[in-house]
Amino acid sequence: MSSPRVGIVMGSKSDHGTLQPAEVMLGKFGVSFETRVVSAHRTPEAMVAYAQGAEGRGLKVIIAAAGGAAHLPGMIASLTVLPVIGVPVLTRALNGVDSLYSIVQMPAGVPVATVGIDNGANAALLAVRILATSDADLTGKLHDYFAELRNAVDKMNLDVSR
Ligand code: RP5
Repeated sequence: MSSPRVGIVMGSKSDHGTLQPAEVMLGKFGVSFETRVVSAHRTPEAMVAYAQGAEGRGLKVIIAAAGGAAHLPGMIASLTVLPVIGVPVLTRALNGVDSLYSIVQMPAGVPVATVGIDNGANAALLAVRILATSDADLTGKLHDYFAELRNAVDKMNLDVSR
């Protein structure tokens, strides 16, 4: 098993459904990853240790999902120079808008690349694009993926055109 290039973290096990599409997408591209529950509020020391150790362990990108008072992506971005992709989790009380606003409104100097509410797949694709800047094999796979998207739309046109 190769060492993970992408770290997937979430504030609670209840966020895992949001990140399963990210795991599937990374698997499709053959990108190694690890998945952990690391809560900014319930296990802050573990969050600090994870973020501060990530670069040294060879991780290149971190995908962090959280819901509600979603501080995990921003706190991790404040503790590591690795790119952090935040995934706002859909919440019952406020439909994930709370998560989105919490993750996207980072102060200048500490960016988090934020994808749409519950869009784990896009988080993985953005991670793949970041890795592909220094990986020709992944770049080729992204071109193949574009062809897949085009073919899917071509099929939609066959289905709707009359
Ligand atoms: C956040 O609180 C987590 O990211 C999760 O989305 C939310 C609820 O957590 P649980 O009460 O389901 O453990 O920290």
